[in-house]
Amino acid sequence: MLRYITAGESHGKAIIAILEGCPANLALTPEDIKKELVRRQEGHGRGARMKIEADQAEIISGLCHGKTIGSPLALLIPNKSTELAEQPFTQLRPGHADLAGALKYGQKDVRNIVERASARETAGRVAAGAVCRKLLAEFGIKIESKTLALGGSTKEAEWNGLIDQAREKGDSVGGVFEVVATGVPVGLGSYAQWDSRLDGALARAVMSVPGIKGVEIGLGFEAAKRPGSQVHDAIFYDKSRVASHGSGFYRKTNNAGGIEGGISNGEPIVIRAAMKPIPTLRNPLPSVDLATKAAAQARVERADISAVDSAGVIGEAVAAFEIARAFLEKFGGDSLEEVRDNFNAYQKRSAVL
Ligand code: EPS
Repeated sequence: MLRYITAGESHGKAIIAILEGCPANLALTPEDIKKELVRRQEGHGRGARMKIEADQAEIISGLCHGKTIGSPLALLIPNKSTELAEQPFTQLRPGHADLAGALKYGQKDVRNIVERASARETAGRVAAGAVCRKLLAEFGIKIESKTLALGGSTKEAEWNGLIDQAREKGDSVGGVFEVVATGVPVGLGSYAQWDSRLDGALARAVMSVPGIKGVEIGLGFEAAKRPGSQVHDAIFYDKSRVASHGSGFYRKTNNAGGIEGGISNGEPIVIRAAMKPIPTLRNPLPSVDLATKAAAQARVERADISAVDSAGVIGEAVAAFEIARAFLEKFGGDSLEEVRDNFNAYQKRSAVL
């Protein structure tokens, strides 16, 4: 079973990801991970921290002579900025984990909450996702993302201006991004049990990215407004496609977003997510001081104005993990060769259907 966890605080020594269940003999370099970490740091509206960090992961286990060996991969991303770790605060920031976290964990210093709640943790997810992406690429599966809307505008030409305006006002902006996975074979996930459904797994994973408040697959909320005849993707068959596509079945539309009955149907998997504006505001909202219970302005800290592009990259990573997990559940083997044999046998069998 493919699984991962992360550890580490935003201003602690490092962010760490441990990925277990990756088959042996997958070629992997620190560069494969670094290029995704670099993408996570980019985008207009990112804060000063991104100029301090130049994220890269050291692969400290699970790799020998540039290939995975089937044991857990430990990926360590050192933090350069550690100075905030020792700065206690009690002025709760609405929209962040500050209040709920302090009450839940019985903490008097909100610093003890924000250090782990920080979106910096997603560097670990992107590192683990980069390995999954490398595995999926071996089977022709690619995952990309793009920002669709920012600060309420779908016009890309306006986005940087909206971020700059928010910065001047001490405010922040959210947006919408889309993740698309192509080349996903038919048959990942299952309707047989609630927690086997691929759409459920993907929605949960994308919703778990900090700041995400909405997730949809395919037409999503729009499907609820249309009659069935304008939602469901008509099915066609053309025998001549078998050689080139591995199957004669095809669709002309993809309103389902690549998943029907909780199973990938061979069309691109399309996921969209809505990200709320960053909660730390330079022009802060009214709040309460956790220590005194007196009215106070929310804490102002170094923060991003917008991180929608980055959230898209993180969305790709968590989707890569879920698709890789479902892929290995179906075609699983301890080495890449074994997975390939299983995959090829299935492709051959489904091509004759
Ligand atoms: C982040 C690192 C953080 C923030 C941001 C994400 O660094 P610092 O707190 O030192 O400026 O830039 O954190 C948040 C958006 C958040 O909600 O905590 C990163 O590496 O992505």
